[in-house]
Amino acid sequence: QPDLITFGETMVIFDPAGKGPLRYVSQFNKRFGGAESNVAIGVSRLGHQAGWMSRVGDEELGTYVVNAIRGEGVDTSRVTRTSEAPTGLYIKERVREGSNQVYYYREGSAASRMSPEHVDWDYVKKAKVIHLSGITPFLSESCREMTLEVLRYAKENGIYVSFDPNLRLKILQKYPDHKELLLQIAKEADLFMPGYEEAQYLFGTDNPEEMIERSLDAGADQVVLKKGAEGIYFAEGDGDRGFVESFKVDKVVDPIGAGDGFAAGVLSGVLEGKTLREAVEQGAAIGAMVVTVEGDIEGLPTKKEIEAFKGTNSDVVR
Ligand code: KDG
Repeated sequence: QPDLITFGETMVIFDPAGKGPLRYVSQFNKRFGGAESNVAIGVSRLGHQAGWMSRVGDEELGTYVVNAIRGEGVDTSRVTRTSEAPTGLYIKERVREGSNQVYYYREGSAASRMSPEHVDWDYVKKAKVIHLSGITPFLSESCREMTLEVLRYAKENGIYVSFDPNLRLKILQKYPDHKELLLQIAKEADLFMPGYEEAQYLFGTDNPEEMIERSLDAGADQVVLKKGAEGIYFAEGDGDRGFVESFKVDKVVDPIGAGDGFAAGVLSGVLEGKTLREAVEQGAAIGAMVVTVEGDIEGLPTKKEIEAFKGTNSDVVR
């Protein structure tokens, strides 16, 4: 039985072998990624039981995604399959080093057909942490219903809820009420983890302190505000608050997935009973490690690898 459960869509990624506009790219690496399963994999790599609930198509790519995530030690026993819709895809465009564009092929996908009836509530009930993203509620009306029911169920059963808004403007724009909905989830969550630009968008201010206050006022108990390479602000309504500096990395190879790695570090810290500051420090190390490797999940570390990363500046670990 997983300690942490996430809900969301994982897509097959076609990742260009070279840089530049897609029209000139002829070779791709096949990978997979989804904010929620990335978090589950990160948590599992740190030695905890994690589960991912989703739907995939009843086709080869659905099998690929489920096998790959299961292979990373995540419980996929509650993933359902449908022959009525395909597994979602996205194609990356490596515009230049460290900067990517993403094109989605996910409209009407199998995961967008998730609804409350696909949730195994007894399974959810036994979790210690539920991690929600701001992507899932905007995949479809039934996904929105599912997210809100999971949130309500978790609150009723005293389960800790973490929420990363994961703003994906390409899918949000169809929903004129998206800000209200995101803020409503943030309000009910125990932990709200926006990025700086996301908080800018949601609260309309450039001031980190104000973003933190606005999040706490909105009702979140703990807030973690990620400001990329600079660092992370954190606050607990009636407890500690402060700032943790980001780790320096020589070269950002692929920034996608850093936020998910960060969340995995923080949530593992929560499962381990760490203070919020310690949890954020663990998240910061992981976020930095993920950006130095291609792919969403490839750079997610074990505990031992985090220690090695923190303890050495050398290129070779012996
Ligand atoms: O956080 C990484 C994800 O953004 C990516 O791999 C795919 O979940 C995804 C999304 O919806 O963009």
